[in-house]
Amino acid sequence: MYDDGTFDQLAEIHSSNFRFIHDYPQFLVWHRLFIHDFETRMMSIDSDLTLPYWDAANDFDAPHEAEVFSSHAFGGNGSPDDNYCLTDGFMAGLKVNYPWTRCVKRDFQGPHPDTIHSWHSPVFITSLIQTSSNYDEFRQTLEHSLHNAIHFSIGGFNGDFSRSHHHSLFFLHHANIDRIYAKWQFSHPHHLDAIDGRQLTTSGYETYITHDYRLVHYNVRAGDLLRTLEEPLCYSYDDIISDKPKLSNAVEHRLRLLPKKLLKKYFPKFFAGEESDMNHDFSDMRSLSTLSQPLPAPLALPKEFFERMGFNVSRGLDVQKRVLKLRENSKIHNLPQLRGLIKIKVLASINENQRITREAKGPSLH
Ligand SMILES: [Cu+2]
Repeated sequence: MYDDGTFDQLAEIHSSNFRFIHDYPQFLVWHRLFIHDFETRMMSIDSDLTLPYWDAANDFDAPHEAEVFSSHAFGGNGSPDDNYCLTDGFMAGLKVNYPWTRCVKRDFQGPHPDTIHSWHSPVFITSLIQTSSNYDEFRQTLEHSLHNAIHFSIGGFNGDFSRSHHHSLFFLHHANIDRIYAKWQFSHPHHLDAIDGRQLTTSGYETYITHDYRLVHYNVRAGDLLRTLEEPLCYSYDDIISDKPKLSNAVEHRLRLLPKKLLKKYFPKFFAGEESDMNHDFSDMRSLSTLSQPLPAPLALPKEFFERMGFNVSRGLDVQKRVLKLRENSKIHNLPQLRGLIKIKVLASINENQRITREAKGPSLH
């Protein structure tokens, strides 16, 4: 797909519509369709392929150690001595041609060379899902927290992950953002068809988004992209709707023991005693082992990032403040240790995490 120009085509679609599809409500539905477009192209080569997701929050405490950055996968940091081009992994030496011919670059942002600052944890994502009651509030927080933090801390100012359509990892990252969005949608009956907020149009004015709003470039109704199980999408995720049994979850068990006041504020569904019918994002023992220490502060994106991306700076910085407050207040690390748990090895995530394509694909979009 690199050789036949598919990645360049997709990069052009993403880049030329950039200001309409980020920092505005169509962000979630547009990228949902964009990665579906990618998946459809992939399936036209081999119909057994589906797009995997990268459960990035699970790697929150030391992202540079994530399996995806190993040399048998997407490779690690770019080399500062060689223009930040990738030197290992299957993308090393790869050339892309849009908007000009060059290598693919990364510039990790972390406290030491070749490290990445911690980003948002699975506990944060779970709280975000439980506390967001309207679409655009949820979209803003997800976009300007985990989503942007990943782009920025991998791409940096010298790499190109910030506008990262050339990276196949982009699609795994966005499949994960889409999965978190789908989890939010399934977490409350009112969320499934919800879409709201003020959207910038190509005519330059803002309009209130509705189901009838047509997405830039694709010209598909926003309302037709809300239900992933229906045409034209027809997919789900292995931890949302699948035959997989819900795992008994030690992290969930511990969170439910939080003081009532904190539960009510940050995990209202646990406070209400609701049983969860899908697996939480912290369905991995790694989250549990991190609970006994203070959660590391997630990367606060610098003002310069929002300026360079052309985003609304004060809105972006507001989200940063809300996110940091959540961490300070949740005091999750003060919980007593539970006995009897053994730490298990972290499972490699790429082969584990799969989107499930439910049935034959709907009519092609092209
Ligand atoms: Cu994007």
